[in-house]
Amino acid sequence: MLAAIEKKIGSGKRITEKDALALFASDDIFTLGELASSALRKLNPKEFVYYVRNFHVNPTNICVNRCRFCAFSRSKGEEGAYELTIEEIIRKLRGAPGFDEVHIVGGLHPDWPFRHYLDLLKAVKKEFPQAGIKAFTAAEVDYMARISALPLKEVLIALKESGLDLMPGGGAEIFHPEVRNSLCPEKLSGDRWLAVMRAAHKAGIKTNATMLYGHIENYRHRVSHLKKIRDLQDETGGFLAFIPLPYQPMTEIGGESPSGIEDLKCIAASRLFLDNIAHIKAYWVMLGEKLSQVALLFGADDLEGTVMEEKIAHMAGAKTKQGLTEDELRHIINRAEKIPARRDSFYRTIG
Ligand code: V47
Repeated sequence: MLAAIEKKIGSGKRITEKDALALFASDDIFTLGELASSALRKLNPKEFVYYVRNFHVNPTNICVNRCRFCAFSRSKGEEGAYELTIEEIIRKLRGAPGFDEVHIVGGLHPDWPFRHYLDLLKAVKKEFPQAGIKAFTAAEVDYMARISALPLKEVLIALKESGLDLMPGGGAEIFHPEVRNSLCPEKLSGDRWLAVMRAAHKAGIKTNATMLYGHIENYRHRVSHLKKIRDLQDETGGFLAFIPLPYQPMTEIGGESPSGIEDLKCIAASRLFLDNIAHIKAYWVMLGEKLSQVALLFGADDLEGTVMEEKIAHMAGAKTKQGLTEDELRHIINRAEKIPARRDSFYRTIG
């Protein structure tokens, strides 16, 4: 079966959903790695591995939703609930080592007005004009539209005018209702996630996309998720990177993380199916440093960043460090015999 897919890819044809299912079902991970690496070489002939010096900030873990895979969120007043003021966030960033990007995502706070998010962006941009701001998942932007009673387009334009440069890909989980209704019934639907991203792309805001895998979904659900992302990318071209997020299991759902083999398959299948998205990120925080190196032989060309203060994965059991220095990240890439390339939020190389 892989031979037929190999032939198809070799002749420059796009693979189908049926082919993607066969990739996930295959145990021949060596061929998967070779196919994905050669697909990557066509997109990234210099074979750079990108990273960004960034800082992850989560303004609050108070959230009106209770997604069953999320160990980060709390209800208001619950033990462990927190909310940072804008001044506290600025102080935190002032104390951080040099960064080229700030990544901001948090819970859907029951009391914060839309203006609060705009004020946060303005304050960060004013203090750190050199840094790109990658902020707010589609779930948060949808929530802002609901609390402000404004159309999505207006919300997005206001965010952009306040300093938003691009949006992260979180909140996508698995779009298929068979999974989503059980995993996160209160969260925005898969179609709404896609509608928010379409509106962002049309408003000139680039975004990423993710898929949270390895919990209760099957390969069919993964492929249907990837197809919706590929279709939207054909329409808008607005996705910069795709990030498969391996499930971290210290949550209400429990279970185990996907195996390293599943992780590599997911990276390779994503690289091969999403022929229209330039970058696949191996998110070292969730994959681990060593498997992230191997993922660079399976089609990934970006390790995300220094991150510095990761909470979402760690509260769900991730055993990695909460952040890496730039030297450590470069070392990981060098040891995988690849060329590290420091980038900005838009994949322009720096230095
Ligand atoms: O939205 C939550 C996921 C996301 C768990 O776009 C979990 O550049 C695994 O989206 N196991 C946040 N995943 C992380 C994220 C991200 C990270 C780095 C870079 C970018 C980018 C995006 O993590 C959430 C959710 O989809 N998540 N809980 C869990 N237990």
